[in-house]
Amino acid sequence: MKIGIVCYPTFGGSGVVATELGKALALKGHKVHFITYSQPFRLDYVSENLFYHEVAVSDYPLFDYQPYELVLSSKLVDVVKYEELDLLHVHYAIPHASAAYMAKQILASQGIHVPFITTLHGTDITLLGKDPSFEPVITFAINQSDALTAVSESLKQDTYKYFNVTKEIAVIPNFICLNDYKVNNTVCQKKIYAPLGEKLLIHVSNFRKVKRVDDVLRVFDKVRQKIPAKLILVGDGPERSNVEKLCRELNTCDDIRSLGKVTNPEQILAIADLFLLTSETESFGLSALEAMASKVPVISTNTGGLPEVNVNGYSGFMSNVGDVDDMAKNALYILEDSKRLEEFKSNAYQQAAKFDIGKILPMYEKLYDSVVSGKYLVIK
Ligand code: GMT
Repeated sequence: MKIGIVCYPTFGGSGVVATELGKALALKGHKVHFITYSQPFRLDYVSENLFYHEVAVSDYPLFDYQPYELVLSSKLVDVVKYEELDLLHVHYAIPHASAAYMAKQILASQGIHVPFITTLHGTDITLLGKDPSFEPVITFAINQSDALTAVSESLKQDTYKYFNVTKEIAVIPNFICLNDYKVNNTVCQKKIYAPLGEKLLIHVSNFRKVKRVDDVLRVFDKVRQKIPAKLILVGDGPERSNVEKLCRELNTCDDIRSLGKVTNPEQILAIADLFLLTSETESFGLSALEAMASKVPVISTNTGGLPEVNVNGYSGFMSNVGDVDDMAKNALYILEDSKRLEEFKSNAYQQAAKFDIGKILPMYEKLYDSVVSGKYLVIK
């Protein structure tokens, strides 16, 4: 099959999922065309089945805001037509679903039929999409999609709650490629960050308000008061300077290392003992799954789709949003007993294995087949 994938190429779970999906489809012999405004950062290998088309938005002085969505629609028309794509799969509704709809209509006027699938990832629904400045367009574009998927049951329910959606939403969970997480040489690397054998906690995110990174610092501070521990922060975003301020206030800076954006998080996750994810809302929590695939148990909030990923008391623990005392208590429970830590590590890995690409890819392929053959049942 010839598939066009649209996603955000920058750091972020939706772009990671879209890129890894495209790579896996290419390995299975499908021709995969990425249509994005820059090369997706995980699109890091060459394959005869992988193609990249840049959406280049030129800077015209009349525009205070460049019309990216129109340029994307035009590019989709061009690529579908000349590469004879069977299907478009857009990740993150804003503005990809409406751009795909526009392209589909233009192509239809030229006698070309191309269906499009929209995968909802989280903030396109729970934060941005329901905002009145987006809602009417998003509702329309979602309903016009030939098929809809959500990355968790929780996101599916949120979509029905916030939007007047008339279509069935298929839940296809996010995934990891378990083979990518078999990293060696961890003992040596761990000494760099925990020279005295301290326990190593880690947080990976885009440092937006919704991640409540302040809570990560507060949980770490409580843990550090009881046992020798270090914290690694991976990622970057608008809250980064506030986080630095708080670490000075808490006097924890000496025990915290900020690594910024990291392309291959599995290298650093491999040396960690515990992952912290304190988000206000999280429709799936791909970073938690990546940690678990690295045998790192997860202390998280119990919001959104996280209970579908992290199993309380097995792969880690979950607490209410903002309950840093409970999170610190659970972190210590895991870290203070080395036998228990090993058990949680092994459980985390077993839980992650349920989301291996080998299990999830066939779900997407089945959906593609049914949409392309026109047999997909769309009405709720
Ligand atoms: O957190 C964001 O706003 C980024 C967004 C993205 O584009 O990566 O994350 C969402 O999609 C991820 C991939 O499906 C999910 O794992 C995240 O849980 C989801 N973020 C939120 O719901 C806050």
